[in-house]
Amino acid sequence: MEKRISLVREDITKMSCDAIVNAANKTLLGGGGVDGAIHRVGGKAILKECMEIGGCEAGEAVITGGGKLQASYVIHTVGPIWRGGKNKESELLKNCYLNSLKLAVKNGVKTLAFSNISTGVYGFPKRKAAHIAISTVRDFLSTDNSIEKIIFVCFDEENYQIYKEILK
Ligand code: AR6
Repeated sequence: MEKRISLVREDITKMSCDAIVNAANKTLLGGGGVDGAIHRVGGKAILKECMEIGGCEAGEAVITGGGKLQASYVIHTVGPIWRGGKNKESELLKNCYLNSLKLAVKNGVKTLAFSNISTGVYGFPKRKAAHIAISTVRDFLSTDNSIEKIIFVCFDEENYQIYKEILK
């Protein structure tokens, strides 16, 4: 495993790193899954900032403070909804990881935790999503020296096993 990449099976709201990456939707107003958990634990300050930002397109990312979370920031990225694979889903998912990484660097984030974007309600096949996530992060780290640690945070056992296998 690349020295700066690690893997945990955890609730991302418990992570104490500089920033965590949320799998949001275009409205940025919260929802279920990891998004719901982050807003629930992080509190109203995050929602207020999201409302001021006003929304986000698929593949893009925005940043807010971490509210009551241990993390200083939340990077909200909007994953693609899986519609069979011929609607730029892979390209958009790659952009989610890339734009989150760029935003992290811009904000001086050294330690960053990613959730498994699009692999819940949005239905992106988990193995395919994991390959995109890992290769995008690896490529990025090969040209970046500022990020010290990337943690892939899996919540479900299936994603955890897939990541473990690809990262070994
Ligand atoms: N910590 C880490 N990962 C989690 C947690 C948690 N607390 N809870 C769930 N996951 P999803 P999406 C994992 O559905 O597919 C929301 O309603 C989960 O196991 O949260 O991108 C938004 O508002 C899964 O692997 O996000 C959007 O409307 C992963 O998070 C929509 O869902 C992503 O599942 C976005 O769908």
